[in-house]
Amino acid sequence: MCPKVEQILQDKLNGDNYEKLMCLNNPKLHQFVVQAVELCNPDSVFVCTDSEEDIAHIRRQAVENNEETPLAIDGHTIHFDGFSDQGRDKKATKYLVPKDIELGSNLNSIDRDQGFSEIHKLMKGIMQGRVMYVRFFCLGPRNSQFSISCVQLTDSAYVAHSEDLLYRPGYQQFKQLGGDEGFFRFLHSAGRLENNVSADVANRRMYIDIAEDMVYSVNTQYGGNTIGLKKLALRLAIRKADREGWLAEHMFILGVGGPGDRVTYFAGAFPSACGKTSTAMLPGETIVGDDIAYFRIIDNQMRTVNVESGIFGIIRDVCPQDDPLIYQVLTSPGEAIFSNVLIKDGRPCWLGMGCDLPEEGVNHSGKWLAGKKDKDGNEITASHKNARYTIALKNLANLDQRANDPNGVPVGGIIYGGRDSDTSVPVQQSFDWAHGIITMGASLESETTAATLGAEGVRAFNLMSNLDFLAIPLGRYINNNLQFIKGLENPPLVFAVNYFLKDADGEYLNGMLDKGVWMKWMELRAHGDLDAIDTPTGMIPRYEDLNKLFKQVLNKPYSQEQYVQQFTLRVEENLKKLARIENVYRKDVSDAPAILFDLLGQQRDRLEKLGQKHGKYVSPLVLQG
Ligand code: OXD
Ligand code: MN
Repeated sequence: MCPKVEQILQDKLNGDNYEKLMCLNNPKLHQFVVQAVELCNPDSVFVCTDSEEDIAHIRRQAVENNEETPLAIDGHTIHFDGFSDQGRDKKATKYLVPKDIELGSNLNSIDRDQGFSEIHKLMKGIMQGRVMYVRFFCLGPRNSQFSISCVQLTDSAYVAHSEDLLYRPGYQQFKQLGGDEGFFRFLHSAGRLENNVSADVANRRMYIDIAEDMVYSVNTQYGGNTIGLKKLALRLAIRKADREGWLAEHMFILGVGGPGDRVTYFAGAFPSACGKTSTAMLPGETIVGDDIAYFRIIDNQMRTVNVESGIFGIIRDVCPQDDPLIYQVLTSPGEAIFSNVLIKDGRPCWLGMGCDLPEEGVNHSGKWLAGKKDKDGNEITASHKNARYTIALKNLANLDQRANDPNGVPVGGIIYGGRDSDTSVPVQQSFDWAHGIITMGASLESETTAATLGAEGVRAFNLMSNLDFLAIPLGRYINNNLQFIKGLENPPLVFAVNYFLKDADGEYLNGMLDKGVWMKWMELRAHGDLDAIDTPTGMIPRYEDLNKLFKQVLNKPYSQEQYVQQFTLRVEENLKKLARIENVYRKDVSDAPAILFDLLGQQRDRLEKLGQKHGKYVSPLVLQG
């Protein structure tokens, strides 16, 4: 190591921190730390190993720095993000793109040199007076072909603490890496703070350097913008997967029990705040993961792992009736970080928690009284609609036994779902893999939610619910998905679900727990145990099967009238959706594969033919024949 580098490290890494870093014999890692120190100028650097002592230090620091405050229940803390720092900022998240790379106009990017100079200006000396925390993690199970080593540098103990709950420890793995350079790097600073929140959010930036597998995040605290290993790493992983021939997806993984001891695994892609976590936490089933999955073909099987080991979940409408398992965890002792909920007498309160909310307390706006308005005159809700909780999966009784299997779990089915009030039926199966990938995954639309900044409730195209995180051209990504199962004897089935279908009066047609029935139907379909009805958009359940399953799973009656209302094919709405999707691909996606237009065209023909014969709304009883 050159004397200057050595000197910088010795100056800033006091106590045993220097030793802890040097134990990892990796020049690229040392250089990363040195460059970050030179750029951000922290007062000192704390290197966190996998030891309980180091991790406890981070936890304490989060409280001492006033980033988190302990709550009444043992192990619970509250963290607030700034008033305008409550969701992923898509506009300020950009790829740094070298001149010779073309990502396509759908991806938000900036010339690499220009982006660098901007970020360097913003980060210059930004950690003065603070500690820089160095943390090591592993994406995916350790010691596995899925594993990706990561190092996070941050001046936020809250970010470092959150990652501890959300990811598998990686210091030991870094030891095994030796001088290997294949790891992801993340550098974050919350920037100047006022009342403990990022003050310069107007200069919030999340820049992803695709050439170097590295991410910069600055002037923000909200987890979706700062926890490097979450969606920022997903973007890097999508590029790595593209290079190496596997898939990185925005998907939960759930084990669903079938007859006897059978467990079938499903992976599902829904946009943020569309029921992904509550599906992964379905009572009676087992969770592997709730947000990000990697897929590989191993021994002629499609297999998947949870990239994470915790949940950064939305805490809205989480109540004992609809989400009993999550509710139980959030109201019992154990490590949990709440963010942007209302706090009253040391207790977290959130929208839709199943009881009356207090009229006052403290929330992301400071002291809060019911009726409080923001500067534009809009009412400030008691807790933010995108308020969150962060917990480790290991504390859950419903954690699947194979959640950390280095070879992952076999995939029985893939599910796509969105927030769709008027078009798709609650559950259907595609005719085959390509039909599912194109008409369900690549045609996914969803109404926008509070998980991202901007207007809510606007219907938006969201390719496989991964659009926000794509880091390669869209057509190329679709092709990778189409090709992925090539040669497999038994590729997984593909399904689409819609939990948000409404009637003409705007009332939801399904209860929150009905998804448990759809899951059991899919499980039985994955083993060929049930027949289904062919429709122009896919295969739907028969009434008699659902009637039995509603009784068995929810002990609820299910009338034929409900079935007809929910599964009536909305021909015109489906045709309109096809037209919208086709338009997106013709107008905005220059590398869309030809098969996409073929399959959309065939679906349109089938719908038109059916419409001519039976009208705009076709009952499933008519389709059953
Ligand atoms: C998330 C998101 O937090 O997708 O999972 O926004
Ligand atoms: Mn997500």
